[in-house]
Amino acid sequence: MKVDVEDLKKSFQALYHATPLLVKSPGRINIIGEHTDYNNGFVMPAAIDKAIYIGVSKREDEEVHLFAKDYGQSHQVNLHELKVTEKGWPNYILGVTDQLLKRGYQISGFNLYIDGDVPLGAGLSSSAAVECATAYALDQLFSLSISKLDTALIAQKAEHVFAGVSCGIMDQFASVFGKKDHAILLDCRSLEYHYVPLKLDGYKLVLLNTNVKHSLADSAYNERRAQCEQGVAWIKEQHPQVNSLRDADLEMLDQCIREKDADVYEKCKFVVSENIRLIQAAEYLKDGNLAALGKLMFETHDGLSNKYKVSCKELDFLVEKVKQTDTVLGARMMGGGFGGCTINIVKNEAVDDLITSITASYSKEFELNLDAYIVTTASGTSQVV
Ligand code: GAF
Repeated sequence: MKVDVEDLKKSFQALYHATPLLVKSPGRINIIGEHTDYNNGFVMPAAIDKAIYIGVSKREDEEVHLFAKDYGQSHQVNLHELKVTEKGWPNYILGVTDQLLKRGYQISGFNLYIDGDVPLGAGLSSSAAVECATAYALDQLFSLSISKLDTALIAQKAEHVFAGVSCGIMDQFASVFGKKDHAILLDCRSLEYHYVPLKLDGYKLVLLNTNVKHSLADSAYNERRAQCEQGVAWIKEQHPQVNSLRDADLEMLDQCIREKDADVYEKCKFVVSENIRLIQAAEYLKDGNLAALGKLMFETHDGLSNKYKVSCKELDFLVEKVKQTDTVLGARMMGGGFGGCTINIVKNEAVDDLITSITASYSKEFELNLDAYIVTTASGTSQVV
């Protein structure tokens, strides 16, 4: 449900007896380039019109008081005794606060209220949006003058330390740097980027939410990252100039990994191929060739499912179903995997019928509800006035 800003302000006032400084930070989609960010490769995300809203006010003491509307829960802790909590949701906020302190930023106690319409656990980076919104809200509240890039880096580090996921930079970067009607072509090695117009004439972006998040998601993510690093270590024995899979080519994989470990080889091959696909996809998007872009998206899904092995039966089912139509140009699972959403490029006139029919077949197959979101792109983290 859309966030009612006036309602949020009233709830904040009632809870903390203060007027909030209010910011929002969007969730993201990713057109193509999956599991490439932590391999120093390329990604092509975009911020979407679903965001996390955070209200903050200063306190007279050194306490941090949090409230999450979605959970109907509060959490309180001393600013100098921050630690990971089993409640889950406060960790993203506490992790950012911890990073600010570690980097020497001058902050004191604060109240924080969180609301939002980014579906949780759907692979749309609600956690990155919380982190970026927190970093920006505290930056504004305490006049810290943090750059946009540092906001994203602080948010990423918070995820590593307080959520225990060794994520790349894509999600936080997209949330901070998003631009309406554009995707971001980001080089995760240099952090140079440019905006690519997302011209979808006659088509819409439709996300299909499996409503599952399999429990191995976080551990498998860290495992994949470790396998990629192992692959790089083997390549480096013969090619010392290679520091990440971004620097490797398919020949090097054949030469240095294939014989050693078939599984690591397949994973690395996916990453190297995905970078090649992304460069090609950016060209297609520039030329308005959505059909060719869509084909690459299907290829990416195939690789994520069969080589990188981060899909699941629910995601595969959705991609297979839309492949059989002639109204969906491309589709694939998105984000870390093991659940969450697929992203689909769907012909305008076909959107309603597609959602109706696939919702019915999905619930028949899995006895689960499917949620569908027609999304548009949006700008990045900002203050709400
Ligand atoms: C998750 C991570 F947070 C990103 O950094 C990225 O690796 C993505 O999975 C896979 O492309 O969203």
